[in-house]
Amino acid sequence: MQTSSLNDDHRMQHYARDGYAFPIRAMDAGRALHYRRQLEASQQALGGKFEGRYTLKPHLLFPWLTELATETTVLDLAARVIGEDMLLWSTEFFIKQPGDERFVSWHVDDTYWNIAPVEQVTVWIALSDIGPENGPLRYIPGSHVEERLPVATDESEGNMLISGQTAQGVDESRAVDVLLRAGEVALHDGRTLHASGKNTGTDARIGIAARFIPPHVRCTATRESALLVRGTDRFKHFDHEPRPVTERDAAAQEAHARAVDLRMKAMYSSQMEKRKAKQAAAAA
Ligand SMILES: O=C(O)CCC(=O)C(=O)O
Repeated sequence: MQTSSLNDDHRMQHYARDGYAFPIRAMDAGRALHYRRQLEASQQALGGKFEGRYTLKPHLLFPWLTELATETTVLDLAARVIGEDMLLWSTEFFIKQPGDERFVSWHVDDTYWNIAPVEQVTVWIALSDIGPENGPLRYIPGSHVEERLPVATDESEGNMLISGQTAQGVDESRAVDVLLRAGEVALHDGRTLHASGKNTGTDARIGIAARFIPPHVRCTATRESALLVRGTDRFKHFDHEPRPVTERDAAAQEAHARAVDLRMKAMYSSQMEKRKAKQAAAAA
């Protein structure tokens, strides 16, 4: 598939029709490598991998990641979908080393997001070349406007999703592999079905999801925080987060811990309540 430019209008029409758009070049291979080296150094400093809370909102800890997620080309792309006033709501690492057996089950992001209206865009940034053997993202075209599939919970260890949410009855024959070169991105809507398999290739598969929302969006579960990255916030539905100054310094750790607590509460409090009610009913 041809890499398209930012101002390619037919690409945005495809986004509206399919619920995703790719491949779009956001930076050249040299710049992507520069970020990959910084990511690897940060990973090394943490013993070789990002685990647990480090996979959620890590841009609040690593200045290089805030810089990557707010590259002008990345923000210009997000602005095409949600407009010029913009909050960086989350970043997440999706890294699979060669031979990594982990996978991401079929899901839509919006299941546990608790935002209204559901106006949001994910810019999924590839920092390595991602071929069919590397466990690429896979999308189901048009699924963002289709009826929601029922969701079950897959608690197997290999599932990279914290929630383990798994959409039932996905017609995988419709799936499209998201093959990307380092420095290219894919955009997707929070209602688009997606998944990914294991990395059977010889290089790491490095993807970073940067999620943007316009300031008029509200979190319906609890008050949350986000980083204002372009324009103005006239609504103040989210507390504003600080950019990290040096990697994992005390202020960054504190801001990150607070932001992750709020995010986890917003996403999973209703799930936890349901689980508790079920346990109480079973015990009665
Ligand atoms: O990179 C992956 O395999 C999954 C990414 C994902 O679920 C997301 O960006 O929402």
